[in-house]
Amino acid sequence: MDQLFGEICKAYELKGALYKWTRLKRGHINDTYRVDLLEDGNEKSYLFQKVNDFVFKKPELIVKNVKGVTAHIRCKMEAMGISDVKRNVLKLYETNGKGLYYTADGQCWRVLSFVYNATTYDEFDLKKLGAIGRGFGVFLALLSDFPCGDLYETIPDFHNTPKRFDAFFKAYEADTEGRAANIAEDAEYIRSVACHADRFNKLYMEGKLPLRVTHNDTKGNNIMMDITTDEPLAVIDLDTVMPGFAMHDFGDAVRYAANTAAEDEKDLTKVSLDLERYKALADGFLPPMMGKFTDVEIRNMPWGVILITLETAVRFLTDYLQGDVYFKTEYEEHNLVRGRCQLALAKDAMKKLCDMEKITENYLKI
Ligand code: GN1
Ligand code: MG
Repeated sequence: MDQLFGEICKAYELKGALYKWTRLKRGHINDTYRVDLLEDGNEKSYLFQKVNDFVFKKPELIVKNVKGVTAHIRCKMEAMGISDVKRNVLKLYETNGKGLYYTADGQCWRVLSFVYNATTYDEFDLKKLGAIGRGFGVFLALLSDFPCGDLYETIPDFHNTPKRFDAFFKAYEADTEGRAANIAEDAEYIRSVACHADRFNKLYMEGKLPLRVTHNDTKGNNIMMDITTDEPLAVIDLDTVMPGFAMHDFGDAVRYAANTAAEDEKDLTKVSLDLERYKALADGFLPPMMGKFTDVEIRNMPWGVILITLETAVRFLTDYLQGDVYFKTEYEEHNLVRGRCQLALAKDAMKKLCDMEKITENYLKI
């Protein structure tokens, strides 16, 4: 690694000598490292990230999207007089006018700014939930006037839920790894809820829902938080920023952070959707969106929770059926465990649809 990181430092003309690096446990897709350089006794840190080119077939499209949206956010924050813009929006470094660096053996790397005195969390108290919600809500609001059509689809049909269901059923039929029999009951349940999968596409086709600039991966650990104040800082992991539905972003934030258990909890009795946490997230997320997003979008937020949770379950189980080729796994049945956990959460969210709707409608009255 030392040699490779030295090569990347040189390519990006980063000042100082490579001093130390640590691999960060972040995300199921890319590999991320904190790299520290030393110049005249001063330490400066960067994020080096190896882009997963199995998942992102055209990494250069990510660069175009990220440059566009970060410039838009930066410009707005400067106009609003926000003092510490650097900590509130990521910077993508360039080498020879390009955002990516390819090694001789074809690995794709990029360098991003490091946010000091900040961290990400995987577990959240109510205060942190509010902060996370606000961070994402403000992000969507700031991008609400960014032209959707200027963005590329870095992963086509990423949150096209009916297509994700179809892909699951195909993988189930094909059963290339001989694993389908293990999930017969899960597949039956998925079949029973498949009728809901095209809810948003239908509303969109009827002209009742707009496409927005969305993040598409709003897990609570995709936002940097100030260590001292717990205030939300830069939203990170911008690879999947592209046109989408606002409800998916809200829903994914709830899916991850309002679950009473981890995303990959094996004991399904521990898995449930905590309505108090839902409310704390909504309290942060929805107010910045008011006036910019439609009533139909706000009313459909609870459905966003259900659909993104079902979709995530289906994606994990599809990967399980296909031999774990997409998500990084830590053990043999990891995707199966994740998929079942998400199904359990979706079931609970469906039971609590009316409760979620009641909480959500209050924001329309303000
Ligand atoms: C992946 O890499 P990470 O953890 O940020 C995935 C998301 C899933 C998530 C589930 C590009 O995100 O869509 O919701 O895992 N990202 C991609 O934890 O597929
Ligand atoms: Mg991600």
